[in-house]
Amino acid sequence: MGAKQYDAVVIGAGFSGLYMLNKLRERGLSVRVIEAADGVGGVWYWSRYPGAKCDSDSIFYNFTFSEELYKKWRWKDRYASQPEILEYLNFVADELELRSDIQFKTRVTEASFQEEDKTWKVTTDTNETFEAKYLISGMGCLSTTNIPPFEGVSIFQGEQYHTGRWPHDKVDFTGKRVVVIGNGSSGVQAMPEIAKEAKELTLLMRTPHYVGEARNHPLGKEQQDAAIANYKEIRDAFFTTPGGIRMFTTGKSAIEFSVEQQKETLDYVWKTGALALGSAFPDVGVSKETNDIVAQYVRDKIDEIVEQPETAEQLHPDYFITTKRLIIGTNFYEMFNEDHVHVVSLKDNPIERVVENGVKLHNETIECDVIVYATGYEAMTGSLLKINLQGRNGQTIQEKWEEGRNVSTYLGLTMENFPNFFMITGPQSPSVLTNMPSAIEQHVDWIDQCIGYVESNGLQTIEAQKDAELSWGKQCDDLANSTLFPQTNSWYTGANIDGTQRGFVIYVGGLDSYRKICDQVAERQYEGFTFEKQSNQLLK
Ligand code: NA7
Repeated sequence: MGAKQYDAVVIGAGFSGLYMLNKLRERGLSVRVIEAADGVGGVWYWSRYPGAKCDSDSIFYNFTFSEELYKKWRWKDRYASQPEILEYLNFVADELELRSDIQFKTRVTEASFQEEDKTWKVTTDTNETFEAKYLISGMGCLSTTNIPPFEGVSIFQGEQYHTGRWPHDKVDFTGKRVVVIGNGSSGVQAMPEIAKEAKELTLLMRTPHYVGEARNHPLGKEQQDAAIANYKEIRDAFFTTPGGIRMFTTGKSAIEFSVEQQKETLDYVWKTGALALGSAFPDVGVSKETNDIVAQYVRDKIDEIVEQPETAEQLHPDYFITTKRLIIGTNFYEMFNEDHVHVVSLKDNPIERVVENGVKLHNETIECDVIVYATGYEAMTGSLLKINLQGRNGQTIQEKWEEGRNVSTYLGLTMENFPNFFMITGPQSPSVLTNMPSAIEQHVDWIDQCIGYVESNGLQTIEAQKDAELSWGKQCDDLANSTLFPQTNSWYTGANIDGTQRGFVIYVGGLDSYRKICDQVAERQYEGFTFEKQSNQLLK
């Protein structure tokens, strides 16, 4: 069977892929979106674990590029649950009539740049081949699940689930002994729900994390109406704020306030929604003093909430707050006051293996009927490294990035040796520190305009220059090194997975600054890029 020809192939039908498809179609290009699942949604298709929610305020967790589309949707809760977000993305696909250009149940296995005709050849697990001038990854930066290679997983006699690949049917925990490994956002959201049914629930905890009170609540009609009326302000936040979202802030360092004022501010945050622990004092990620004040506040809260002092002590985090993604939860610390909920620290008692009837730790075996792996993702680079992506001269992305240890991009959007290839929410972009739809709209708009430039100038390829890539990497590193972020091992640095320690691969300067940089590159006729004309003539 011959290759199917398109102007662009987009991988993934989550937020990124859907908007990219819409944009390129409006530009008049033929587009094929290739999606492994049998529906749209991306990570929200797969992450169906109990309690799964988004931690951005729902009214910001949507597209804003179309006022009409924005105003047709009403969120039910302050923090949207997974089923509601999936419903939203299905609504978007229907409203924009996107489905006819999406091929479901198909996984991209390989993509290589063909020097002869300057096209990308894309191969799938359905043995189909596609050829396209442009290849765009909408695979997401938190989508390839991390299942640690514990020995014995296959001999466990009970049920096992990963939060990021949850079954479609409800899992019944009634009367069961459940072990949860991992207490990131997924574990923290899932555990209080599992605790409602389980006979015993044990968290196996490698690192205690800071968990703020989410304060989720249904949105009344008045709040929904206000969100719709405030469309312009909400869209404005996508453009003018570091996180692409409006958050409570005093705008000042904690040290500018008296101890009483600091406490008053943090009490306010705790009562109204503790994601703002990361924004109340904007220097929290930079100043050790501010960081310590906010971190200590959470430790004190843990002591207030958790009745058993030894358990409270075990749950005390000690890294710089916000240098791992801040977690918000509901009844997380409260849950440990119930007799059937336990926490076991893995610090001096690590997991040795999974056994037939449970999990064997160094000092004890925790018997259980169900193991829930809430162990996160091969963040930032995982999905790209999973496919056999080959640029010019057969260079693979694995070679280019040294298996993920030496990530190198220009603007987090493009790479040298990978012409006409673009990444949405790629490493060295600010996306994971922002409200994702804000970053996704910015990335997609920029890529679309860049493709428009290539097309309207009769060009064949656009490719990042090596120097531009090196200087972008340096800019990202310098910014990160001026903050507290690199001092903590986290999935921001790849340290959540054994053997993949890699340096900090996020632009920490904020979405607003990043947008200005990207716009300036475009205004300067795509500074830092090389082009080829139809005749293979090098232009810059
Ligand atoms: P996270 O935030 O990466 O959390 C994963 C958790 O699993 C975390 O507590 C890890 O401990 C733990 N983990 C990972 N590997 C192991 C091993 N080998 N042994 C024990 N424990 C382990 O993933 P989530 O799914 O919760 O959230 C991901 C993002 O999705 C989240 O930030 C939101 O943006 C949405 P660690 O802290 O690394 O010591």
